[in-house]
Amino acid sequence: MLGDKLREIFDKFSSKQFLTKDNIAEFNKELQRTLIASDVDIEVVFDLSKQVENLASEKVPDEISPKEYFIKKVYDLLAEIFGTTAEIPQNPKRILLCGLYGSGKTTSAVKLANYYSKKFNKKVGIIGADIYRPGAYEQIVQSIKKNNLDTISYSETSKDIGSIVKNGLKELSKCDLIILDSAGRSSLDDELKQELSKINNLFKPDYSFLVLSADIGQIAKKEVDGFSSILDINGIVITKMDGSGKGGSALIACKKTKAPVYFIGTGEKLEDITTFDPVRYLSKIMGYGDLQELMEKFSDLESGDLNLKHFDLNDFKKQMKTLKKAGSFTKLAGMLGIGKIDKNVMDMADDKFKKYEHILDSMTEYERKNPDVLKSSRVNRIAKGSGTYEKDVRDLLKQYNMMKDMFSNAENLGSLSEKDNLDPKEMMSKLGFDKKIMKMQRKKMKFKLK
Ligand SMILES: Nc1nc2c(ncn2[C@@H]2O[C@H](COP(=O)(O)OP(=O)(O)OP(=O)(O)O)[C@@H](O)[C@H]2O)c(=O)[nH]1
Ligand SMILES: [Mg+2]
Repeated sequence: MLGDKLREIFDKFSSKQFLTKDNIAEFNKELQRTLIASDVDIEVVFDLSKQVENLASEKVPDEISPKEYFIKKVYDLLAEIFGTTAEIPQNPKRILLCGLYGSGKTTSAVKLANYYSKKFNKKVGIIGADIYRPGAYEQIVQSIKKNNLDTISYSETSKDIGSIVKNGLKELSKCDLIILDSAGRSSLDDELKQELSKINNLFKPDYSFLVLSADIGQIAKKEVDGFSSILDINGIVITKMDGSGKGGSALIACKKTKAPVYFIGTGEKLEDITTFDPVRYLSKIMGYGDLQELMEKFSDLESGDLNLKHFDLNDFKKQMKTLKKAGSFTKLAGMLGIGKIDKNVMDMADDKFKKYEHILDSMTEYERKNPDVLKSSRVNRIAKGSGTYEKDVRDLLKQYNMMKDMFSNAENLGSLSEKDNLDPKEMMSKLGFDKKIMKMQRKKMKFKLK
């Protein structure tokens, strides 16, 4: 598999004592070979090689060794060729799913219904518009029933696709989101083209997702282009990422189209669907342990990129680290109007930071990215794993929420590095704190430091 091979060459490279031109050239050659053997488009491979070659002449920041710098940069380049993280549409009204035979349309229709219902609290309806395969609609009905979903569905035994779409829209008009599952074909022939055009005209989807099976590899690009000649394909779902060695090349091929890969299917079950994030994907297939630490080192260096709109526990962790430096902490205390802090308080705060670090390290990446899932059983596990009490974990979550609230008012704020130079009062007013809230905040902070 691509991930294993990549890890092998990264490991081999890591074991080298120094970063030399020869080492880089050897690494680059092996990287090329691995990617080509995994069905990655040759042009993409050569392009990447050029960029890797150029890394040799980049200036390395003092805080990091040249070898670490090189590995991290190659990793970034790799993640980039896999695609970019696209923001998932949160309020789609009508999603049309299309694709060839067996690509996973029907399975994905139900998975997506469940995803939108759970994640965004949407009432979802599915129109079964496969008029050819007997049992196609029954597959939807059974899956909804088996999984106890509150999704509703509509289809007809009539073979009139126009009537199914029109009546489906009427019957499901109370739904926030309607997903249409279309019929597959072995190829994009004229019949399918006509049928999809007709559906498109009547259904008027705001999103048309092409469902691709990972095993088509780099042909993915051709398929997206083909379907795009009939429909405005503005999203891609790649299924069967669990079973194919060609998933990587399918992803890379999609990068060359204008449609983002929103979701990947990783199994047959309802919950086997995830949003696509290239870095997470790469970490997962490579399972590259040391990389985590390396990434953290970099995130410290690059903490200016803090995402204030989606402030998660990873950002909180970064903030903790920044605050740990006494200078910044005093500054924050000043900003919150606490004034001078004596040494005891600082020591206590330090202990707390250490505790928090252990707690954050005991969470999974998924939990740090989605703090909302941290309910009691997870809190219990994390407390045990970090050698702390549940109360400590809850305290941390409270602190996190407080900071998140603070940052949610920070739309006009610049990057974190700029923030360091801000006058506390100016910062508070930029954060949108009026006097009353500042007073409350001060109280909370005092309380927390006790
Ligand atoms: N392992 C795995 N299997 C999947 C995934 N998605 C779908 N499948 C399986 O692939 C097969 C085909 O899936 P369907 O959802 O019926 O595909 P379809 O595109 O609706 O097929 P047609 O309607 O016949 O064109 C089924 O056996 C699914 O269980 C996935 O992400 N991983
Ligand atoms: Mg189907």
